[in-house]
Amino acid sequence: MKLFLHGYRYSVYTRIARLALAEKGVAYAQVEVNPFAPDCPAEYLGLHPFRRVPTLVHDGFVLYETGAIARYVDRAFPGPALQPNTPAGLARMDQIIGVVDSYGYWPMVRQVFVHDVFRPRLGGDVDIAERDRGLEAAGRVLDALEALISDQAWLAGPEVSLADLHLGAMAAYFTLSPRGTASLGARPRLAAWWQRFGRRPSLAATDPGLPDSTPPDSGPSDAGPSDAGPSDRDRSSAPLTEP
Ligand SMILES: N[C@@H](CCC(=O)N[C@@H](CS)C(=O)NCC(=O)O)C(=O)O
Repeated sequence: MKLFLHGYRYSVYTRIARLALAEKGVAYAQVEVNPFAPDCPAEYLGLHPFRRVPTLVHDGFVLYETGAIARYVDRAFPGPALQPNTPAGLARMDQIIGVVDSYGYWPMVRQVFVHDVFRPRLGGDVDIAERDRGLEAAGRVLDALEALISDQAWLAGPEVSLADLHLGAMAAYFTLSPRGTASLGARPRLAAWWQRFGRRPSLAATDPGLPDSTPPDSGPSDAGPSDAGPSDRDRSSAPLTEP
């Protein structure tokens, strides 16, 4: 069996796919590709016409879109089921994933994490107003999730599901911001969930870390794809890009 996950180290969506593979205990090879890089290989565009990551290739079967990848991984491999087995449980999981992807990713990751953690670390342009707009929008998303999530251990029921993986990958970045931690911590059910999910071995196993910090004058720092030169840890994914 040949299983490859093409993805970008700091990508949230790549991490969701990696979380699904880790929860199932599936071995795979990672292929590092930065979709934002001008020299993104033409072969990769042959796999993913929209130039996003991740893409899974399983014995020649090519699959992009994280939701499809995670469901495929759950169905194709043995290991604990990552989807509830009731219509209502499945619907709730799908609804939470929809909310997180459609309304949560941008404010939690691209506005709060990027402007409160990632760019400050790399010496990139920080927009405080953008961060604060993100905090406000993320608050609305977290309020909605606080009302939606199950009163059992995990977001969609008694077992970990794909909903936990989608929100978990984003919460991992969001809570690197002290403001993000405070926002999530102010929602008691989500805070209790994060206490549990934050201890999952799969989360530690897929942690991309943060890029080494770069002095502000060491490279271009516009809002575009290439904010800084590669560090030792990032040579394979140069130029360094936001998640
Ligand atoms: N709908 C896609 C979204 C994936 C996505 O947006 N990935 C980001 C990285 S987290 C990406 O590839 N961005 C490249 C770009 O925006 O040009 C999925 O579910 O896989």
